[in-house]
Amino acid sequence: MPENLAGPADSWWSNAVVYQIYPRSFADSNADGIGDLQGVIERLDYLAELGVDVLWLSPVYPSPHDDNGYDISDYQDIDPLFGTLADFDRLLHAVHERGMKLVMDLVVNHTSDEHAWFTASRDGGPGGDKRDWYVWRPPREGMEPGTPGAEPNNWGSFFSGPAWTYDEASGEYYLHLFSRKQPDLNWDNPEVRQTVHAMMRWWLERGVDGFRMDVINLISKAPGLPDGPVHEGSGYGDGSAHYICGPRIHEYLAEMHREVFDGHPRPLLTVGEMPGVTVEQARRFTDPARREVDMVFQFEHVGLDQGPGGKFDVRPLKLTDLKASLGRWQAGLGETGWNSLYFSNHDQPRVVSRFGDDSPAYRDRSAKLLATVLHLHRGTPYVYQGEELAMANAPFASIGDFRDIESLNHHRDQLALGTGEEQILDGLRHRGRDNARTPMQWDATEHAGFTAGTPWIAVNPDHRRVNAKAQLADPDSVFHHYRRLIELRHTEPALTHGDFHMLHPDHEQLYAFTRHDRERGVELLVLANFGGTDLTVDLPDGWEDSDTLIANLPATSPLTSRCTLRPWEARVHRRSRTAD
Ligand code: TEU
Ligand code: CA
Repeated sequence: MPENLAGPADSWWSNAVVYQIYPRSFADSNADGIGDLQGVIERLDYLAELGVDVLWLSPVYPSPHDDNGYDISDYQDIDPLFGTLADFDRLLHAVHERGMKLVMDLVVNHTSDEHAWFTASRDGGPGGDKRDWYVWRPPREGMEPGTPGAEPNNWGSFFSGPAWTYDEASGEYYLHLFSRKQPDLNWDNPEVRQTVHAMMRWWLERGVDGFRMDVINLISKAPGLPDGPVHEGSGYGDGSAHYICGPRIHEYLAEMHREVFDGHPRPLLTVGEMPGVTVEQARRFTDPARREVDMVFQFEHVGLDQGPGGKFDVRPLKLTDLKASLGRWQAGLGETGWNSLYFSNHDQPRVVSRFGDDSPAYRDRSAKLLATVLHLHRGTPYVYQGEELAMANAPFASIGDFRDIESLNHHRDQLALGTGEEQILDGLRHRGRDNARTPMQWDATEHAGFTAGTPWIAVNPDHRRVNAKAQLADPDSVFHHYRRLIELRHTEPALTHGDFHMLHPDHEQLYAFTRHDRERGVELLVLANFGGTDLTVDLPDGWEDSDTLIANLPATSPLTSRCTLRPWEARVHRRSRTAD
């Protein structure tokens, strides 16, 4: 990043749109039921037609797949399930040939327990060469090692159960914030950091264009690893205050920037996934002058429909909460920082089912509305595979239909606590990550054109109606609406440069805001009716007869100072505005 940069809005990625590929579920080229790199290569023209600038590839490294590849056993190779390094090079070349860039998933808070670093750390015992590469601690004093409560502290893991696993051979526990097969690396060890930096440089030399950094704000743990307040439901402590944006996080990210990215000749993109990050912290992480990361994924807006019982405790979203949250992030990052804009990824339920209306009457319209609202915010929009088709949550009938370790562990532990099967399934159907992981729906044939074999997780039966082939042929489809929004990112500078002003923040059905690009004298007005009934709104002055930039329904009449929005209608208007 040049020193003289005016602000993040002047970076190359400020008008880029990123598309996330979850390779396991994208396209299978060899009929083993699992998506692969050759499958991605064969679908690149589809992505080029959509018009996205950057592809983010979820992990494709060798892995035992305890967490679908987010448990890596070798950072410098490709899992045979997905192909070879030669396939990867062909993919990268084909992506670049089409004018797109490729960003890798960097999962370095933890490795797999089958990574050679971890087996050496474990088997070398205390005092061994690599012991300090991971977080090993003796049992709690006075407790019988290996029994409940003997863990070094009370932290629970993200995937149920304690964050510690006992190693009988050495009499110590290792820390894992996620599954027991995902031991946390010890970032306080300089050798660990240097080795990770060297690995990142190796990928950049291969030609990749940046990294999406998995839970990167969890890498610095508070010294002493103190207990956290006990959570009633699980009985475990919430240790997040001691590992979310821990004491050395800024130091580690600045060092990584220096060691890996500074002076790199090609334009790169870095995005840090940061659960629990606050607006103030995110502004520091993304301030270009601090040279840490370009942007972050924050989680506030995807936690608003969650009850006190945790992520599977579902409650309806209040639109006023969503507006307050996203509006605060728009204002908070301001001119200094930069937002990542997303509703969907491989960890979240499908947005049309979650925040829209996936019934046949409003599915397409509400999906277009959600896309319009998101893409008109300030920041870099992310599209998750299938979102551009309005893919919806899956009709999981029983626990046997789920594959995700988080869902399976939750189900097991809740059953043991006496929660009823239907209640557990209800939470999983609404929130389970497998909703996002059913195969990409390419066409109406069996298994949706994803595989000629048996898919690793069932295809959503709605693929007969909802698929890429049908939508490519229909100029009015959700796909083409996304294509137009992405094109607008490239052609209308106000999307990148305009400031953000929320209108009617207390309205429970209307999402409305303006984007004013003072430099170019352009202002945009976004109006979105989040509901299945007509909505009459009074507009601010001066928007009568303004141009329509994009909409999800054909206009019936020019805009007037009082206008009626039809169910799930979204429209964007544009006018000149020089003076203030
Ligand atoms: O996710 C981290 C994260 O905090 C969550 O989205 C998490 O999946 C969820 O909240 C659990 O309730 C990242 C990856 O995106 C996810 O797929 C991995 O499972 C996780 O890290 C561990 O690598
Ligand atoms: Ca395959």
